[in-house]
Amino acid sequence: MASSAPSVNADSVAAVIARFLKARGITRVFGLCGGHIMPIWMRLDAEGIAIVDVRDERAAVYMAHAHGVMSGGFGVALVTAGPGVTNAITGIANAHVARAPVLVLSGVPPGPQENRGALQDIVHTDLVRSITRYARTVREPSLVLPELNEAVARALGEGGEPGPVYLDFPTDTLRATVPKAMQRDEWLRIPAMAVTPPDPARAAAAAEMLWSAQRPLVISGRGARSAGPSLVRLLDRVGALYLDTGESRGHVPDAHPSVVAAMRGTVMQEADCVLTVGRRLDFQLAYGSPAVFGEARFVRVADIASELRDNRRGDVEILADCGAALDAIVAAAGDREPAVDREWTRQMREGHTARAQRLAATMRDAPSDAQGRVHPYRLLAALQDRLPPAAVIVADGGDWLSFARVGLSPATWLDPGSLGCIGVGTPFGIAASLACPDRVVAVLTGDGAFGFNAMEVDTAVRHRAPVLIVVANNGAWQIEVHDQQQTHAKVVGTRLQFADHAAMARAFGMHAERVERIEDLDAAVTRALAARPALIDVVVTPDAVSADAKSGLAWVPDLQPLAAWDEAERRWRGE
Ligand SMILES: Cc1ncc(C[n+]2csc(CCOP(=O)(O)OP(=O)(O)O)c2C)c(N)n1
Ligand SMILES: [Mg+2]
Repeated sequence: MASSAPSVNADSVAAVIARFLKARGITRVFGLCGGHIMPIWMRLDAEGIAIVDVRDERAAVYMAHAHGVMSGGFGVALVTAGPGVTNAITGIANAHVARAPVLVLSGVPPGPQENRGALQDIVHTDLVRSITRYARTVREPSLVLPELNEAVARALGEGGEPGPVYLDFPTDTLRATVPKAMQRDEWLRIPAMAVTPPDPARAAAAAEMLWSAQRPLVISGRGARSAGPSLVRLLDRVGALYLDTGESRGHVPDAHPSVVAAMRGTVMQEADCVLTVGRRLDFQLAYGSPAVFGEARFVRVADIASELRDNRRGDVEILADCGAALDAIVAAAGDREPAVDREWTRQMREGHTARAQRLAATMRDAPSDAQGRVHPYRLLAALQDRLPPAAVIVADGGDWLSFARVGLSPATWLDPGSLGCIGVGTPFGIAASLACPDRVVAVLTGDGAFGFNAMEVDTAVRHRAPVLIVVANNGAWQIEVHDQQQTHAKVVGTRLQFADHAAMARAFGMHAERVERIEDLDAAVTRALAARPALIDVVVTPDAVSADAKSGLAWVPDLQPLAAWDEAERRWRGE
Protein backbone atom coordinates (compact mmCIF):
# COMPACT_ATOMS: atom_id res chain seq x y z
CA MET A 1 0.00 0.00 0.00
CA ALA A 2 1.27 3.47 -0.82
CA SER A 3 2.85 5.24 2.12
CA SER A 4 0.44 8.14 1.60
CA ALA A 5 -2.50 5.91 2.66
CA PRO A 6 -4.08 7.21 5.86
CA SER A 7 -3.80 4.95 8.90
CA VAL A 8 -7.11 4.05 10.49
CA ASN A 9 -7.75 6.67 13.12
CA ALA A 10 -9.38 6.13 16.50
CA ASP A 11 -12.58 7.98 15.53
CA SER A 12 -12.96 6.24 12.20
CA VAL A 13 -16.02 4.16 11.37
CA ALA A 14 -13.81 1.06 11.63
CA ALA A 15 -12.66 2.06 15.11
CA VAL A 16 -16.20 2.78 16.24
CA ILE A 17 -17.34 -0.65 14.96
CA ALA A 18 -14.60 -2.28 17.05
CA ARG A 19 -15.50 -0.24 20.14
CA PHE A 20 -19.17 -1.12 19.70
CA LEU A 21 -18.39 -4.85 19.54
CA LYS A 22 -16.18 -4.61 22.60
CA ALA A 23 -18.89 -2.74 24.49
CA ARG A 24 -21.34 -5.51 23.58
CA GLY A 25 -19.09 -8.12 25.15
CA ILE A 26 -17.53 -9.50 21.97
CA THR A 27 -14.04 -10.81 22.69
CA ARG A 28 -13.59 -12.93 19.56
CA VAL A 29 -14.46 -12.40 15.88
CA PHE A 30 -14.24 -15.06 13.16
CA GLY A 31 -12.96 -13.84 9.83
CA LEU A 32 -10.92 -14.05 6.68
CA CYS A 33 -8.97 -10.96 5.69
CA GLY A 34 -9.21 -8.78 2.60
CA GLY A 35 -8.47 -5.21 1.66
CA HIS A 36 -12.08 -4.03 1.80
CA ILE A 37 -12.39 -4.91 5.48
CA MET A 38 -8.82 -4.36 6.64
CA PRO A 39 -9.66 -1.13 8.55
CA ILE A 40 -12.12 -3.09 10.75
CA TRP A 41 -9.66 -5.96 11.09
CA MET A 42 -6.87 -3.69 12.37
CA ARG A 43 -9.14 -1.80 14.74
CA LEU A 44 -10.50 -5.04 16.22
CA ASP A 45 -6.92 -5.94 17.00
CA ALA A 46 -6.28 -2.48 18.45
CA GLU A 47 -9.23 -2.99 20.81
CA GLY A 48 -7.88 -6.36 21.97
CA ILE A 49 -10.59 -8.39 20.25
CA ALA A 50 -9.17 -11.75 19.15
CA ILE A 51 -9.44 -12.57 15.46
CA VAL A 52 -9.90 -16.24 14.67
CA ASP A 53 -8.64 -16.23 11.10
CA VAL A 54 -10.20 -19.12 9.20
CA ARG A 55 -9.64 -20.77 5.82
CA ASP A 56 -13.07 -20.22 4.25
CA GLU A 57 -15.71 -17.60 5.01
CA ARG A 58 -18.39 -20.25 5.34
CA ALA A 59 -16.49 -21.62 8.35
CA ALA A 60 -16.33 -18.12 9.87
CA VAL A 61 -20.12 -17.87 9.85
CA TYR A 62 -20.54 -21.41 11.22
CA MET A 63 -18.14 -20.51 14.02
CA ALA A 64 -19.96 -17.27 14.80
CA HIS A 65 -23.20 -19.27 14.88
CA ALA A 66 -21.83 -21.80 17.38
CA HIS A 67 -20.28 -19.01 19.43
CA GLY A 68 -23.68 -17.33 19.71
CA VAL A 69 -25.38 -20.56 20.78
CA MET A 70 -22.72 -21.44 23.36
CA SER A 71 -22.44 -17.91 24.79
CA GLY A 72 -26.16 -17.15 24.80
CA GLY A 73 -25.37 -13.93 22.92
CA PHE A 74 -24.45 -13.32 19.31
CA GLY A 75 -21.45 -14.25 17.19
CA VAL A 76 -19.60 -12.05 14.70
CA ALA A 77 -18.14 -12.99 11.32
CA LEU A 78 -16.01 -10.57 9.30
CA VAL A 79 -15.67 -11.41 5.61
CA THR A 80 -14.34 -9.49 2.66
CA ALA A 81 -16.28 -8.22 -0.37
CA GLY A 82 -17.39 -10.29 -3.37
CA PRO A 83 -16.36 -13.93 -2.97
CA GLY A 84 -15.92 -13.37 0.77
CA VAL A 85 -19.65 -12.72 1.02
CA THR A 86 -20.72 -15.39 -1.47
CA ASN A 87 -18.64 -17.99 0.40
CA ALA A 88 -20.35 -16.91 3.62
CA ILE A 89 -23.83 -17.44 2.21
CA THR A 90 -24.31 -21.08 3.22
CA GLY A 91 -23.40 -20.15 6.79
CA ILE A 92 -25.88 -17.28 6.71
CA ALA A 93 -28.60 -19.54 5.29
CA ASN A 94 -27.93 -22.07 8.02
CA ALA A 95 -28.17 -19.43 10.76
CA HIS A 96 -31.37 -18.17 9.12
CA VAL A 97 -33.05 -21.56 9.29
CA ALA A 98 -31.68 -22.21 12.79
CA ARG A 99 -32.77 -18.75 14.01
CA ALA A 100 -29.20 -18.21 15.30
CA PRO A 101 -28.02 -14.67 16.14
CA VAL A 102 -25.05 -13.84 13.92
CA LEU A 103 -23.71 -10.45 12.82
CA VAL A 104 -21.91 -10.64 9.47
CA LEU A 105 -19.77 -7.64 8.54
CA SER A 106 -18.21 -6.93 5.18
CA GLY A 107 -16.92 -4.20 2.91
CA VAL A 108 -17.77 -2.82 -0.50
CA PRO A 109 -15.63 -0.76 -2.90
CA PRO A 110 -15.18 2.94 -2.05
CA GLY A 111 -18.02 5.19 -3.18
CA PRO A 112 -16.09 6.87 -6.03
CA GLN A 113 -15.51 3.43 -7.60
CA GLU A 114 -19.07 2.16 -7.25
CA ASN A 115 -20.58 0.81 -10.49
CA ARG A 116 -17.33 1.33 -12.40
CA GLY A 117 -16.29 -2.29 -12.45
CA ALA A 118 -14.37 -2.12 -9.19
CA LEU A 119 -12.63 -5.13 -7.68
CA GLN A 120 -15.14 -7.44 -5.92
CA ASP A 121 -18.07 -5.15 -6.67
CA ILE A 122 -21.41 -6.94 -6.44
CA VAL A 123 -24.52 -5.97 -4.51
CA HIS A 124 -24.20 -8.18 -1.43
CA THR A 125 -27.35 -6.95 0.25
CA ASP A 126 -29.48 -8.25 -2.63
CA LEU A 127 -27.84 -11.66 -2.27
CA VAL A 128 -28.39 -12.02 1.46
CA ARG A 129 -31.71 -10.16 1.81
CA SER A 130 -33.93 -13.25 1.87
CA ILE A 131 -31.84 -15.05 4.50
CA THR A 132 -31.17 -12.21 6.94
CA ARG A 133 -33.25 -10.20 9.40
CA TYR A 134 -31.52 -6.99 8.31
CA ALA A 135 -29.18 -6.30 5.39
CA ARG A 136 -27.87 -2.80 4.75
CA THR A 137 -24.97 -0.94 3.20
CA VAL A 138 -23.90 1.85 5.54
CA ARG A 139 -22.50 4.74 3.52
CA GLU A 140 -22.93 7.56 6.03
CA PRO A 141 -20.17 7.57 8.67
CA SER A 142 -22.25 9.29 11.34
CA LEU A 143 -24.85 6.49 11.25
CA VAL A 144 -22.58 3.56 12.04
CA LEU A 145 -23.68 3.17 15.67
CA PRO A 146 -27.45 3.30 15.17
CA GLU A 147 -27.05 0.82 12.29
CA LEU A 148 -25.01 -1.58 14.42
CA ASN A 149 -27.53 -1.24 17.25
CA GLU A 150 -30.43 -2.04 15.02
CA ALA A 151 -28.62 -4.96 13.37
CA VAL A 152 -27.66 -6.60 16.67
CA ALA A 153 -31.13 -6.06 18.14
CA ARG A 154 -32.65 -7.79 15.12
CA ALA A 155 -30.08 -10.62 15.34
CA LEU A 156 -31.04 -11.22 18.94
CA GLY A 157 -34.71 -11.21 18.04
CA GLU A 158 -35.77 -8.05 19.86
CA GLY A 159 -39.17 -7.42 18.33
CA GLY A 160 -38.91 -10.20 15.78
CA GLU A 161 -37.23 -13.46 14.89
CA PRO A 162 -33.61 -13.96 15.91
CA GLY A 163 -31.19 -14.83 13.12
CA PRO A 164 -28.38 -13.55 10.96
CA VAL A 165 -27.98 -9.88 10.10
CA TYR A 166 -25.67 -8.30 7.58
CA LEU A 167 -23.96 -4.92 7.31
CA ASP A 168 -21.34 -3.77 4.85
CA PHE A 169 -19.44 -0.51 4.46
CA PRO A 170 -17.59 1.09 1.56
CA THR A 171 -13.90 1.04 2.43
CA ASP A 172 -13.71 4.85 2.26
CA THR A 173 -16.56 5.01 4.77
CA LEU A 174 -14.59 2.71 7.10
CA ARG A 175 -11.72 5.20 7.01
CA ALA A 176 -13.97 8.25 7.49
CA THR A 177 -14.44 9.94 10.85
CA VAL A 178 -17.52 9.59 13.02
CA PRO A 179 -18.42 12.95 14.62
CA LYS A 180 -18.03 12.78 18.42
CA ALA A 181 -21.64 13.89 18.85
CA MET A 182 -22.74 10.77 17.00
CA GLN A 183 -20.75 8.40 19.23
CA ARG A 184 -23.48 8.44 21.85
CA ASP A 185 -23.32 6.26 24.94
CA GLU A 186 -26.86 4.98 24.40
CA TRP A 187 -25.55 3.08 21.37
CA LEU A 188 -22.55 1.68 23.23
CA ARG A 189 -24.41 0.18 26.20
CA ILE A 190 -25.76 -3.34 26.49
CA PRO A 191 -29.52 -2.76 26.53
CA ALA A 192 -31.70 -4.89 28.77
CA MET A 193 -33.54 -7.38 26.56
CA ALA A 194 -37.28 -6.98 26.88
CA VAL A 195 -38.99 -10.12 28.25
CA THR A 196 -42.52 -10.65 26.97
CA PRO A 197 -44.70 -11.79 29.89
CA PRO A 198 -47.40 -14.38 29.20
CA ASP A 199 -51.10 -13.50 29.11
CA PRO A 200 -52.44 -14.84 32.47
CA ALA A 201 -55.75 -15.97 30.94
CA ARG A 202 -53.93 -18.03 28.32
CA ALA A 203 -51.58 -19.49 30.92
CA ALA A 204 -54.63 -20.56 32.95
CA ALA A 205 -56.23 -22.09 29.85
CA ALA A 206 -53.02 -23.99 29.09
CA ALA A 207 -52.87 -25.26 32.68
CA GLU A 208 -56.47 -26.43 32.39
CA MET A 209 -55.67 -28.38 29.21
CA LEU A 210 -52.46 -29.92 30.51
CA TRP A 211 -53.78 -30.78 33.97
CA SER A 212 -56.92 -32.40 32.57
CA ALA A 213 -55.00 -34.40 29.92
CA GLN A 214 -54.48 -38.10 30.48
CA ARG A 215 -51.59 -38.54 28.11
CA PRO A 216 -49.76 -35.20 28.00
CA LEU A 217 -46.58 -34.86 25.94
CA VAL A 218 -44.09 -31.98 25.91
CA ILE A 219 -41.74 -31.30 22.97
CA SER A 220 -39.10 -28.59 23.10
CA GLY A 221 -36.86 -26.75 20.65
CA ARG A 222 -34.77 -23.64 20.18
CA GLY A 223 -37.00 -21.36 22.22
CA ALA A 224 -36.68 -23.63 25.26
CA ARG A 225 -32.91 -23.29 25.52
CA SER A 226 -33.16 -20.56 28.12
CA ALA A 227 -36.05 -22.27 29.90
CA GLY A 228 -34.48 -25.57 31.04
CA PRO A 229 -35.26 -25.30 34.78
CA SER A 230 -38.84 -24.08 34.12
CA LEU A 231 -39.36 -26.95 31.70
CA VAL A 232 -38.16 -29.50 34.26
CA ARG A 233 -40.46 -27.97 36.93
CA LEU A 234 -43.46 -28.24 34.61
CA LEU A 235 -42.65 -31.85 33.71
CA ASP A 236 -42.30 -32.71 37.40
CA ARG A 237 -45.62 -31.09 38.30
CA VAL A 238 -47.83 -32.34 35.48
CA GLY A 239 -46.09 -35.71 35.05
CA ALA A 240 -46.05 -35.37 31.25
CA LEU A 241 -43.78 -37.33 28.98
CA TYR A 242 -41.05 -35.47 27.13
CA LEU A 243 -39.37 -35.61 23.73
CA ASP A 244 -36.50 -33.32 22.97
CA THR A 245 -35.11 -32.41 19.57
CA GLY A 246 -31.62 -31.49 18.39
CA GLU A 247 -32.32 -27.81 19.05
CA SER A 248 -32.64 -28.14 22.82
CA ARG A 249 -30.96 -31.48 23.47
CA GLY A 250 -29.55 -31.77 26.98
CA HIS A 251 -31.68 -29.06 28.58
CA VAL A 252 -33.75 -31.81 30.19
CA PRO A 253 -31.26 -34.47 31.35
CA ASP A 254 -31.71 -37.92 29.80
CA ALA A 255 -32.09 -39.36 33.32
CA HIS A 256 -35.29 -37.34 33.91
CA PRO A 257 -38.30 -39.71 34.31
CA SER A 258 -40.25 -37.85 31.60
CA VAL A 259 -37.71 -38.66 28.87
CA VAL A 260 -39.01 -41.29 26.45
CA ALA A 261 -36.86 -40.65 23.36
CA ALA A 262 -36.76 -44.33 22.39
CA MET A 263 -40.60 -44.44 22.32
CA ARG A 264 -40.90 -41.38 20.07
CA GLY A 265 -43.28 -42.92 17.50
CA THR A 266 -45.65 -44.43 20.07
CA VAL A 267 -45.96 -41.38 22.31
CA MET A 268 -46.52 -39.09 19.34
CA GLN A 269 -49.39 -41.32 18.27
CA GLU A 270 -50.93 -41.83 21.71
CA ALA A 271 -50.62 -38.42 23.36
CA ASP A 272 -53.94 -36.62 23.90
CA CYS A 273 -52.40 -33.21 24.60
CA VAL A 274 -49.13 -31.94 23.10
CA LEU A 275 -47.29 -28.89 24.43
CA THR A 276 -44.63 -27.47 22.10
CA VAL A 277 -42.12 -25.15 23.73
CA GLY A 278 -40.17 -22.95 21.33
CA ARG A 279 -40.36 -25.64 18.67
CA ARG A 280 -41.50 -25.53 15.07
CA LEU A 281 -43.61 -28.45 13.95
CA ASP A 282 -41.27 -28.96 11.01
CA PHE A 283 -40.32 -32.10 9.11
CA GLN A 284 -38.67 -33.62 12.18
CA LEU A 285 -42.09 -33.58 13.87
CA ALA A 286 -44.16 -34.75 10.90
CA TYR A 287 -45.47 -31.19 10.42
CA GLY A 288 -47.69 -31.87 13.42
CA SER A 289 -49.93 -33.90 11.13
CA PRO A 290 -53.00 -35.66 12.56
CA ALA A 291 -51.78 -38.67 10.56
CA VAL A 292 -48.98 -38.98 13.11
CA PHE A 293 -50.22 -37.08 16.18
CA GLY A 294 -53.88 -38.09 15.84
CA GLU A 295 -56.48 -35.69 17.19
CA ALA A 296 -54.38 -34.60 20.17
CA ARG A 297 -55.07 -31.05 21.30
CA PHE A 298 -52.10 -28.72 21.09
CA VAL A 299 -50.76 -26.01 23.36
CA ARG A 300 -48.13 -23.88 21.64
CA VAL A 301 -45.70 -21.76 23.65
CA ALA A 302 -43.07 -19.68 21.87
CA ASP A 303 -41.28 -16.36 22.05
CA ILE A 304 -41.28 -15.94 18.26
CA ALA A 305 -43.96 -16.18 15.61
CA SER A 306 -42.48 -19.00 13.54
CA GLU A 307 -42.55 -21.41 16.48
CA LEU A 308 -46.05 -20.48 17.63
CA ARG A 309 -48.59 -21.79 15.12
CA ASP A 310 -46.78 -23.35 12.15
CA ASN A 311 -48.59 -26.34 10.60
CA ARG A 312 -50.92 -26.96 13.52
CA ARG A 313 -52.83 -24.40 15.55
CA GLY A 314 -52.91 -24.70 19.31
CA ASP A 315 -56.17 -24.63 21.28
CA VAL A 316 -54.08 -22.30 23.39
CA GLU A 317 -51.19 -20.29 21.93
CA ILE A 318 -48.94 -18.23 24.16
CA LEU A 319 -46.50 -15.76 22.62
CA ALA A 320 -44.14 -14.97 25.48
CA ASP A 321 -40.77 -15.73 26.97
CA CYS A 322 -40.83 -19.54 27.22
CA GLY A 323 -39.54 -19.78 30.80
CA ALA A 324 -42.00 -17.16 32.03
CA ALA A 325 -44.86 -18.87 30.21
CA LEU A 326 -44.06 -22.29 31.69
CA ASP A 327 -43.74 -20.76 35.17
CA ALA A 328 -47.12 -19.04 34.73
CA ILE A 329 -48.76 -22.30 33.63
CA VAL A 330 -47.39 -24.11 36.69
CA ALA A 331 -48.49 -21.26 38.95
CA ALA A 332 -51.98 -21.27 37.41
CA ALA A 333 -52.34 -24.99 38.14
CA GLY A 334 -51.55 -24.34 41.79
CA ASP A 335 -51.70 -27.58 43.77
CA ARG A 336 -54.24 -29.20 41.51
CA GLU A 337 -53.68 -32.94 40.93
CA PRO A 338 -52.95 -33.67 37.26
CA ALA A 339 -55.25 -36.19 35.54
CA VAL A 340 -52.26 -37.86 33.88
CA ASP A 341 -52.60 -41.62 33.36
CA ARG A 342 -49.66 -42.84 35.43
CA GLU A 343 -50.00 -46.33 34.01
CA TRP A 344 -49.43 -44.95 30.48
CA THR A 345 -46.43 -42.87 31.46
CA ARG A 346 -44.99 -45.81 33.43
CA GLN A 347 -45.33 -48.13 30.43
CA MET A 348 -43.76 -45.62 28.04
CA ARG A 349 -40.88 -44.93 30.39
CA GLU A 350 -40.32 -48.65 30.93
CA GLY A 351 -40.37 -49.20 27.19
CA HIS A 352 -37.87 -46.37 26.79
CA THR A 353 -35.56 -47.71 29.49
CA ALA A 354 -35.67 -51.26 28.11
CA ARG A 355 -34.85 -50.05 24.60
CA ALA A 356 -32.10 -47.75 25.88
CA GLN A 357 -30.53 -50.64 27.80
CA ARG A 358 -30.77 -52.94 24.79
CA LEU A 359 -29.14 -50.26 22.66
CA ALA A 360 -26.33 -49.79 25.18
CA ALA A 361 -25.65 -53.54 25.12
CA THR A 362 -25.79 -53.63 21.31
CA MET A 363 -23.38 -50.69 21.13
CA ARG A 364 -20.85 -52.36 23.40
CA ASP A 365 -20.95 -55.70 21.55
CA ALA A 366 -21.42 -54.48 17.97
CA PRO A 367 -19.09 -56.68 15.92
CA SER A 368 -16.57 -55.43 13.37
CA ASP A 369 -17.16 -56.53 9.77
CA ALA A 370 -15.31 -59.32 7.93
CA GLN A 371 -12.46 -56.92 7.07
CA GLY A 372 -12.15 -55.93 10.74
CA ARG A 373 -13.69 -52.48 10.27
CA VAL A 374 -15.20 -51.12 13.49
CA HIS A 375 -18.99 -50.82 13.88
CA PRO A 376 -20.12 -47.19 14.39
CA TYR A 377 -21.91 -48.25 17.57
CA ARG A 378 -18.69 -49.64 19.01
CA LEU A 379 -16.97 -46.32 18.32
CA LEU A 380 -19.81 -44.47 20.06
CA ALA A 381 -19.53 -46.78 23.08
CA ALA A 382 -15.81 -46.03 23.33
CA LEU A 383 -16.53 -42.30 23.22
CA GLN A 384 -19.43 -42.50 25.69
CA ASP A 385 -17.13 -44.27 28.16
CA ARG A 386 -14.36 -41.72 27.87
CA LEU A 387 -16.06 -38.36 27.38
CA PRO A 388 -17.00 -36.50 30.56
CA PRO A 389 -20.76 -36.16 31.19
CA ALA A 390 -20.57 -32.38 30.60
CA ALA A 391 -19.02 -32.81 27.15
CA VAL A 392 -20.35 -30.77 24.24
CA ILE A 393 -21.13 -33.09 21.33
CA VAL A 394 -21.16 -31.74 17.78
CA ALA A 395 -22.54 -34.34 15.39
CA ASP A 396 -22.32 -34.13 11.61
CA GLY A 397 -22.84 -36.48 8.68
CA GLY A 398 -25.43 -38.92 7.35
CA ASP A 399 -25.52 -42.42 8.82
CA TRP A 400 -22.99 -41.40 11.43
CA LEU A 401 -25.11 -38.46 12.65
CA SER A 402 -28.06 -40.81 12.96
CA PHE A 403 -26.06 -43.35 14.99
CA ALA A 404 -24.66 -40.60 17.22
CA ARG A 405 -28.10 -39.11 17.86
CA VAL A 406 -29.47 -42.31 19.33
CA GLY A 407 -26.24 -43.61 20.84
CA LEU A 408 -25.12 -40.70 23.03
CA SER A 409 -26.56 -38.75 25.97
CA PRO A 410 -24.96 -35.33 25.61
CA ALA A 411 -25.17 -32.42 28.03
CA THR A 412 -25.02 -30.07 25.03
CA TRP A 413 -25.64 -31.01 21.44
CA LEU A 414 -25.05 -29.16 18.16
CA ASP A 415 -25.85 -30.55 14.72
CA PRO A 416 -26.56 -29.44 11.13
CA GLY A 417 -30.16 -28.52 12.06
CA SER A 418 -33.21 -28.29 9.84
CA LEU A 419 -31.22 -27.04 6.85
CA GLY A 420 -29.41 -30.38 6.94
CA CYS A 421 -26.25 -28.35 6.53
CA ILE A 422 -23.57 -31.02 6.72
CA GLY A 423 -20.03 -29.70 7.06
CA VAL A 424 -20.75 -27.53 10.11
CA GLY A 425 -19.10 -29.98 12.51
CA THR A 426 -15.47 -28.93 12.61
CA PRO A 427 -16.16 -25.15 12.62
CA PHE A 428 -18.91 -25.53 15.24
CA GLY A 429 -16.54 -27.59 17.39
CA ILE A 430 -13.67 -25.13 17.10
CA ALA A 431 -15.85 -22.19 18.15
CA ALA A 432 -17.49 -24.16 20.96
CA SER A 433 -14.11 -25.25 22.33
CA LEU A 434 -12.85 -21.66 22.28
CA ALA A 435 -16.04 -20.39 23.95
CA CYS A 436 -16.03 -23.14 26.61
CA PRO A 437 -12.39 -24.12 27.17
CA ASP A 438 -13.26 -25.89 30.43
CA ARG A 439 -15.59 -28.38 28.73
CA VAL A 440 -14.55 -31.17 26.42
CA VAL A 441 -15.90 -30.49 22.93
CA ALA A 442 -16.04 -33.50 20.62
CA VAL A 443 -16.89 -33.28 16.93
CA LEU A 444 -18.30 -36.55 15.65
CA THR A 445 -18.23 -36.27 11.90
CA GLY A 446 -18.67 -38.50 8.87
CA ASP A 447 -15.78 -38.54 6.41
CA GLY A 448 -17.94 -36.82 3.79
CA ALA A 449 -19.12 -34.10 6.17
CA PHE A 450 -15.57 -33.58 7.44
CA GLY A 451 -14.30 -32.81 3.94
CA PHE A 452 -16.26 -29.58 3.55
CA ASN A 453 -14.27 -27.73 6.20
CA ALA A 454 -11.33 -30.07 6.72
CA MET A 455 -8.90 -27.17 6.24
CA GLU A 456 -10.15 -25.74 9.52
CA VAL A 457 -7.90 -28.22 11.35
CA ASP A 458 -5.29 -25.61 10.49
CA THR A 459 -7.37 -22.96 12.27
CA ALA A 460 -7.80 -25.23 15.29
CA VAL A 461 -4.03 -25.77 15.55
CA ARG A 462 -3.08 -22.12 15.07
CA HIS A 463 -5.63 -20.95 17.63
CA ARG A 464 -5.11 -23.86 20.03
CA ALA A 465 -8.82 -24.65 20.01
CA PRO A 466 -9.00 -27.68 22.33
CA VAL A 467 -11.37 -29.68 20.17
CA LEU A 468 -11.45 -33.44 19.63
CA ILE A 469 -12.43 -34.43 16.08
CA VAL A 470 -13.57 -37.99 15.49
CA VAL A 471 -13.95 -38.91 11.83
CA ALA A 472 -16.12 -41.98 11.25
CA ASN A 473 -14.47 -43.02 8.01
CA ASN A 474 -16.63 -45.39 5.98
CA GLY A 475 -15.15 -44.26 2.66
CA ALA A 476 -18.46 -42.96 1.37
CA TRP A 477 -21.41 -40.63 1.53
CA GLN A 478 -22.82 -43.78 2.97
CA ILE A 479 -26.42 -42.82 3.74
CA GLU A 480 -26.74 -41.97 0.05
CA VAL A 481 -25.11 -45.28 -0.91
CA HIS A 482 -27.77 -47.13 1.11
CA ASP A 483 -30.50 -45.15 -0.64
CA GLN A 484 -29.08 -45.94 -4.08
CA GLN A 485 -28.81 -49.62 -3.20
CA GLN A 486 -32.39 -49.77 -1.92
CA THR A 487 -34.08 -47.49 -4.42
CA HIS A 488 -32.05 -47.66 -7.60
CA ALA A 489 -30.03 -50.91 -7.38
CA LYS A 490 -26.99 -48.97 -8.53
CA VAL A 491 -24.28 -47.08 -6.68
CA VAL A 492 -22.87 -44.11 -8.56
CA GLY A 493 -20.96 -41.04 -7.41
CA THR A 494 -21.42 -41.67 -3.72
CA ARG A 495 -18.25 -43.55 -2.77
CA LEU A 496 -15.16 -41.81 -1.44
CA GLN A 497 -11.72 -43.19 -0.63
CA PHE A 498 -10.85 -44.45 2.81
CA ALA A 499 -8.57 -41.43 2.85
CA ASP A 500 -6.13 -40.93 5.71
CA HIS A 501 -7.57 -37.88 7.45
CA ALA A 502 -5.15 -38.31 10.33
CA ALA A 503 -2.18 -37.85 7.99
CA MET A 504 -3.81 -34.71 6.69
CA ALA A 505 -4.33 -33.34 10.20
CA ARG A 506 -0.73 -34.15 11.13
CA ALA A 507 0.42 -32.13 8.12
CA PHE A 508 -1.06 -29.11 9.91
CA GLY A 509 0.55 -29.98 13.23
CA MET A 510 -2.40 -31.61 14.93
CA HIS A 511 -2.10 -34.71 17.09
CA ALA A 512 -3.85 -37.29 14.93
CA GLU A 513 -4.11 -41.04 14.72
CA ARG A 514 -5.72 -43.44 12.31
CA VAL A 515 -7.50 -46.38 13.91
CA GLU A 516 -8.08 -49.44 11.77
CA ARG A 517 -8.51 -52.15 14.40
CA ILE A 518 -10.83 -52.29 17.37
CA GLU A 519 -7.95 -53.19 19.71
CA ASP A 520 -6.39 -49.78 19.10
CA LEU A 521 -9.53 -47.72 19.61
CA ASP A 522 -9.77 -47.10 23.36
CA ALA A 523 -6.15 -46.08 23.82
CA ALA A 524 -6.31 -43.80 20.78
CA VAL A 525 -9.35 -41.99 22.20
CA THR A 526 -7.61 -41.57 25.56
CA ARG A 527 -4.45 -40.20 23.95
CA ALA A 528 -6.41 -37.83 21.72
CA LEU A 529 -8.43 -36.46 24.63
CA ALA A 530 -5.18 -35.61 26.39
CA ALA A 531 -3.60 -34.00 23.32
CA ARG A 532 -6.35 -31.67 22.04
CA PRO A 533 -6.65 -30.26 19.48
CA ALA A 534 -6.62 -33.77 18.16
CA LEU A 535 -8.19 -35.94 15.52
CA ILE A 536 -8.81 -39.64 15.26
CA ASP A 537 -9.73 -41.11 11.91
CA VAL A 538 -11.54 -44.35 12.64
CA VAL A 539 -12.21 -46.74 9.78
CA VAL A 540 -15.80 -47.90 10.33
CA THR A 541 -17.83 -50.42 8.43
CA PRO A 542 -20.04 -49.05 5.65
CA ASP A 543 -22.35 -52.04 6.13
CA ALA A 544 -23.99 -50.64 9.27
CA VAL A 545 -27.38 -49.16 8.35
CA SER A 546 -28.59 -46.30 10.56
CA ALA A 547 -32.13 -45.53 11.67
CA ASP A 548 -32.22 -42.54 9.31
CA ALA A 549 -31.18 -44.73 6.37
CA LYS A 550 -33.91 -47.23 7.21
CA SER A 551 -36.52 -44.51 7.65
CA GLY A 552 -36.40 -43.41 4.02
CA LEU A 553 -35.18 -39.90 4.93
CA ALA A 554 -32.57 -39.95 2.14
CA TRP A 555 -35.19 -41.04 -0.37
CA VAL A 556 -37.34 -37.91 0.22
CA PRO A 557 -40.97 -39.17 0.03
CA ASP A 558 -43.69 -36.84 -1.29
CA LEU A 559 -45.87 -36.04 1.72
CA GLN A 560 -43.70 -36.61 4.76
CA PRO A 561 -39.95 -36.97 5.36
CA LEU A 562 -40.09 -40.56 6.61
CA ALA A 563 -41.55 -43.53 4.74
CA ALA A 564 -43.76 -44.62 7.67
CA TRP A 565 -45.14 -41.11 8.15
CA ASP A 566 -45.61 -40.77 4.41
CA GLU A 567 -47.74 -43.92 4.35
CA ALA A 568 -49.69 -42.78 7.41
CA GLU A 569 -50.28 -39.40 5.78
CA ARG A 570 -51.49 -41.07 2.56
CA ARG A 571 -53.93 -43.28 4.50
CA TRP A 572 -55.16 -40.36 6.56
CA ARG A 573 -55.78 -38.26 3.44
CA GLY A 574 -57.62 -41.22 1.90
CA GLU A 575 -55.23 -41.45 -1.06
C1 LIG B 1 -24.15 -29.39 2.10
C2 LIG B 1 -24.84 -30.69 1.89
N1 LIG B 1 -24.56 -31.43 0.80
C3 LIG B 1 -25.16 -32.63 0.62
C4 LIG B 1 -26.06 -33.11 1.54
C5 LIG B 1 -26.74 -34.45 1.32
N2 LIG B 1 -26.21 -35.44 2.28
C6 LIG B 1 -26.83 -35.70 3.44
S1 LIG B 1 -26.07 -36.87 4.35
C7 LIG B 1 -24.88 -37.08 3.17
C8 LIG B 1 -23.78 -38.09 3.35
C9 LIG B 1 -22.85 -37.75 4.46
O1 LIG B 1 -21.70 -38.56 4.38
P1 LIG B 1 -20.78 -38.75 5.64
O2 LIG B 1 -20.58 -37.46 6.32
O3 LIG B 1 -19.56 -39.48 5.24
O4 LIG B 1 -21.69 -39.64 6.62
P2 LIG B 1 -22.10 -41.19 6.42
O5 LIG B 1 -23.49 -41.21 5.85
O6 LIG B 1 -21.12 -41.80 5.48
O7 LIG B 1 -22.05 -41.77 7.78
C10 LIG B 1 -25.09 -36.21 2.09
C11 LIG B 1 -24.22 -36.12 0.89
C12 LIG B 1 -26.35 -32.28 2.64
N3 LIG B 1 -27.22 -32.65 3.60
N4 LIG B 1 -25.72 -31.10 2.82
MG1 LIG C 1 -19.09 -41.44 5.27
